[in-house]
Amino acid sequence: KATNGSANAESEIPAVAHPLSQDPKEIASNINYHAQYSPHFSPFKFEPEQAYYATAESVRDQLIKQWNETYSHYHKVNPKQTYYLSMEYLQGRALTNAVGNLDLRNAYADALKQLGHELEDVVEQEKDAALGNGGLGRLASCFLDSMATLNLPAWGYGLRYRYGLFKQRITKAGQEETAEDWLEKFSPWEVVRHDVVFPIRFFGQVEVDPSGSRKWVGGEVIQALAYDVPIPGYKTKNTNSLRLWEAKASARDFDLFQFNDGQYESAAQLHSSAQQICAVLYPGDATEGGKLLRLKQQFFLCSASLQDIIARFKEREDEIKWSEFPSKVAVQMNDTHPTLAIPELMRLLMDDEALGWDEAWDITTRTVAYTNHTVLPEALEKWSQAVMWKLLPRHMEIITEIDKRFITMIKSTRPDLEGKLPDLRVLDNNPQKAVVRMANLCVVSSHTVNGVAQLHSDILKAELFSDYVSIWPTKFQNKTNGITPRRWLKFCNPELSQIITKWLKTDKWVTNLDLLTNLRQFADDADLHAEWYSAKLASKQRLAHYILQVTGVTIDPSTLFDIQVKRIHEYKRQLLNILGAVYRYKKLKAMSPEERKNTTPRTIMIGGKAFATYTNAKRIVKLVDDVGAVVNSDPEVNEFLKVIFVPNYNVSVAEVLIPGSELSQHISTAGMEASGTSNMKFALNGCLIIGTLDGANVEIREEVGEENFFLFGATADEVPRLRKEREQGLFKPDPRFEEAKKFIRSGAFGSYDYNPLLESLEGNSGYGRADYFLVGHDFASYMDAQERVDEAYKDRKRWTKMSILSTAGSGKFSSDRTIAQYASEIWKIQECPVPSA
Ligand code: NBG
Repeated sequence: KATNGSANAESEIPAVAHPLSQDPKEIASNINYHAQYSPHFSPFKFEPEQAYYATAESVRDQLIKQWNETYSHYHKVNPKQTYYLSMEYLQGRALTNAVGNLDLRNAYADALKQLGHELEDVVEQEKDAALGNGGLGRLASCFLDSMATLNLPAWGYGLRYRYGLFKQRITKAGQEETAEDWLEKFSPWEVVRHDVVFPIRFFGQVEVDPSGSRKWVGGEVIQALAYDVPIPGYKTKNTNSLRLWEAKASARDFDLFQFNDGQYESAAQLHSSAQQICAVLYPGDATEGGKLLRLKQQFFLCSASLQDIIARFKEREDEIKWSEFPSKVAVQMNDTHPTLAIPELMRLLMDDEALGWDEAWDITTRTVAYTNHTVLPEALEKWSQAVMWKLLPRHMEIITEIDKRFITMIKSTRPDLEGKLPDLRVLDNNPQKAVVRMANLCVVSSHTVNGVAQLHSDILKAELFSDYVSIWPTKFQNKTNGITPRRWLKFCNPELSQIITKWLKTDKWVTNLDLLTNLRQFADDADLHAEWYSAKLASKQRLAHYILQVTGVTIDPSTLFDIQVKRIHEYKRQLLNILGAVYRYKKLKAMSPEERKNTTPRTIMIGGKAFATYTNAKRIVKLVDDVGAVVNSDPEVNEFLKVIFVPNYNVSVAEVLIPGSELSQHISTAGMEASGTSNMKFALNGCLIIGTLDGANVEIREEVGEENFFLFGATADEVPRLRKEREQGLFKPDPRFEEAKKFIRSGAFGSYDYNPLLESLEGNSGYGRADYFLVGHDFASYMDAQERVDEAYKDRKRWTKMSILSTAGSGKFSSDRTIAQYASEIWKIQECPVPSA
């Protein structure tokens, strides 16, 4: 019988002396020990790579002690715990974060010096754990950091993908994807729990026994095996877990007879089926097979996690009272990907634990909560009912029953909404494409639904979920996203952090980010200005060095560093950015050398990955790179303008880019970016934002002050009218917009066919309407805002003051604040600090 790996009194391991101290000498000897006695390489080799693995193992020794203590403390206290279910985590590198949170950075740096290495070089050896794709995954990772730092009893659950988000290479053809092999050697940060294994069933059928109870049987059964990653809090003993499931078939499933008979593939059929589940994040879903695989992944995560949660609940209760379950367990579904947690919890309670529908429903709905991260229709998941009946027949019975009961409830309590039932129901029974609407299932079943920034939550309530709001007025909340100030300021920008600590006369801002407001009183101080400026310059130099390394292009740290990094998507409007750059280039070309000297020299950097099958996004990547190739090698202007496509954007690249940024672009069509979180990271690092009134930009502007934010563009409530006018041919383009497009069409940037991209701004955008994202409409005000940027940058004093005020106004965007709100307003959990020995 599977357990979830907690110790019971009889079988406890006797305590051993912990080998570590904070003394660099002892640390060095521990690193040395690992290099010799936990070997992964040929003996006598101790280059940065070997040093990295040995150091990571030494740090892990430090973590394991407090990690185990955390587990046993939670086990003893048995508090209510949060379980964060997410298909994505963008953990990035762990070493800097771990030694930083343990407050052992200097000790490890010293120790490595004694062994002939620099910590800076050693940390560069680590591969990013990129088990996510963008903001949603990085948010989950920031949340884990805050939960541990706030001493909250919480676990993250995810999948252990063999290959993370693809590696991006830029070639003459544009973006190329290759598999990102983060486990190529191994990850020193994960611990396999061989005793934590759960069976996960797929396909099969429902059997009814004479008593009428239903059971799901047959089909294929794959094992879920737990890998735990330690999540240390900042300067606290609490070390939580990120439990990643790996899919495995067992030896029993290997047909030795078939194998010896030469039928190699069918002999190991279940093994290969298991391997597919955790092979990659977001396998292409254009084919039926791809869709089925994604659904399998989602169910695999939900079923393994819930079995684990239930096992833990049972272990910790002397006498099982199921009605107590919601006072011990809070399950948070990160977007709709883990929606199957709902029918799976219902199934486990009813079929395995023999509870009735009403009791199971009451428990489930008091346990689960749902965060919505997007209003884009194509991102709201819908699964084919036919596929679901095949893969998860028992769950489809349960979903059908949830749908039926919802209809009954509406008919009896809200007859006024009957006409809207076709849209509100969980099932969409359209005979052409009968689907399950996952977002509807989440809203109907969750006790709380939240958006991720105020504007986004307002839009959810007013539009997407407005009828549900009238049914359950108190179910909907806002939880504005946040970022961890440890990774995103303290560790990635040590120069600026030291200045902040010096001027605030405390480093308490690291866990109480609101203290940054105290910087406001020094916003005009000439000494602070000098220090601030030189810290920024140091980060810009580091960034310039990095760009030279990865692109071969030299950029000048005295120019304005202007950055837009995020997934490439039409709604995020990298196209607006590059069209602006093209216009700037054209204008520079037309100027006399004297006139050019009066402009503000800029380095525009754009980075991000385009989903492999998203053609227009890939065209945008190609356009940026082509514009860069021409501009950067044009001796007439390249002193005043450079355009760089930053390849393979990921967490550790962000850690170099963000500290070195002065302006960053968050320019989505208003109403479409749910929150954005890189905007918060940039603002925190003293970077000014040019942006629309979208997502969390709205709140950032409120906090930093409108005079410190370059605003442009239509507002969310103007967008529908503008789209209509655009369709009716009422839109009059700005001449600058026309000029930029014409310049690209002239072949100035090469012969690649950009017409489809440019036509999306004119003819049919593929969304059924011309320029759906209103690049044309917003172009004029965007260019005007860019002129204001150029002017402001000419006045160093003014710019530095704006930069200081930007950092000073970023306190609200700590994920500690966000998580504290989730804990008290949604999860109802309390801190559970591990006592110091
Ligand atoms: C993304 C939004 C971002 C938001 C992050 C985190 C999805 C589905 N949504 O605006 O696009 O910041 O979620 O909430 O990835």
